[in-house]
Amino acid sequence: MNFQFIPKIENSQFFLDVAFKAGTTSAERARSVARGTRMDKSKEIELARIVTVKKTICKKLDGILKAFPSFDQLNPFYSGLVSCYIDIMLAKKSLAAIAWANGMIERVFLQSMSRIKRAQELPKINGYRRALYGRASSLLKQIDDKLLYLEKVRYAMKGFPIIKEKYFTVAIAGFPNVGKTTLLSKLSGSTPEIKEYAFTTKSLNLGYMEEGAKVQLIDTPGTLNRFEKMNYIEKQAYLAIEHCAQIIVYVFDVTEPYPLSDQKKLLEELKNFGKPILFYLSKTDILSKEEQQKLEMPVLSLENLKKEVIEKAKVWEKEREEIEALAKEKETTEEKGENTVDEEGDYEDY
Ligand SMILES: Nc1nc2c(ncn2[C@@H]2O[C@H](COP(=O)(O)OP(=O)(O)OP(=O)(O)O)[C@@H](O)[C@H]2O)c(=O)[nH]1
Ligand SMILES: [Mg+2]
Repeated sequence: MNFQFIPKIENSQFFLDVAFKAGTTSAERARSVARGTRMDKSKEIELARIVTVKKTICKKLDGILKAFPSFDQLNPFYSGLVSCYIDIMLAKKSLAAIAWANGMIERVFLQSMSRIKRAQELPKINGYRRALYGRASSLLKQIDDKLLYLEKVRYAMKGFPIIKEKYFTVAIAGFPNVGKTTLLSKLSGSTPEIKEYAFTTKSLNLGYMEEGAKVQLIDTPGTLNRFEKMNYIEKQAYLAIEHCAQIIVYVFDVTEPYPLSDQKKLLEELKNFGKPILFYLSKTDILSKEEQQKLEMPVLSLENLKKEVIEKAKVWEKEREEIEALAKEKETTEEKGENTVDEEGDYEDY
């Protein structure tokens, strides 16, 4: 899913300025071609003006309504991510308010149109047009706070990672500062931000490997072993592990920016996701053999980790292809109107 293209949500004054300007252009165009009495001309000009104003505003509001995904239909990963940053109820209410304003503007426009058509006196025509401008402005001003909130929502969603669902996905997990991002860059060749202090990674970093299989690596923010009071940064890591990853690479660091016993406890918690876990020991370049053995667990070297990930990705890709082929076969059978009934009309036994 890709939320990068939701257009910027402007405030009500911006919409009004654009609409009124477009209205003036339409009115001038109508003035140059209008025929008949002064009354006919005036009606023609003002109708052209308000049609454009209404169309411009409603098109903008419609655009906002269409640009946002349905919050109820997001997949669990994005839905979880959205709730880390956004008050979903408020976002839904804001969209509902936009839809309401859109409908109201349509209604007041129709009223004004019919009044202008029926007007008997010249000054009344301008009066009705001004009244419409006033009502449209006040309706839009009423949703200004909603527009402002939706702009915040858009801005947050724009930063969401674009997860490729067709890629075998690996979540790199572990305590803060253990070397997860460094591992991502070693595996994928990408250059994300790496700093000496903990909690450098505030959102999900993505990297890719395409050697023999397509692999998507998600470098998750460092998490502490505190499931009850996770902050929104840590929650993202869990969402990626739970909903996106096929396997987890757990990074240990025996230089202990955090105690090894805590790192092992976190690993035990991650096992609850029921996903295969590969172990990697970081910073071996600055550790003696004895120091490395402090972990008392078998770990994979960078090279073997890479090989293991690619092997697992190949198996997963093959399974995926088989499942897709099965689905296609079923689709073709259904299209041809075939079923599993044999010639005698009985269903075959399986
Ligand atoms: N010598 C050495 N330093 C490393 C290695 N891996 C990471 N570091 C250093 O450890 C620090 C933290 O590395 P990161 O890769 O940012 O760690 P992280 O787990 O992503 O940290 P958070 O994003 O804060 O959770 C940085 O100063 C790195 O340069 C390694 O293999 N060898
Ligand atoms: Mg990091």
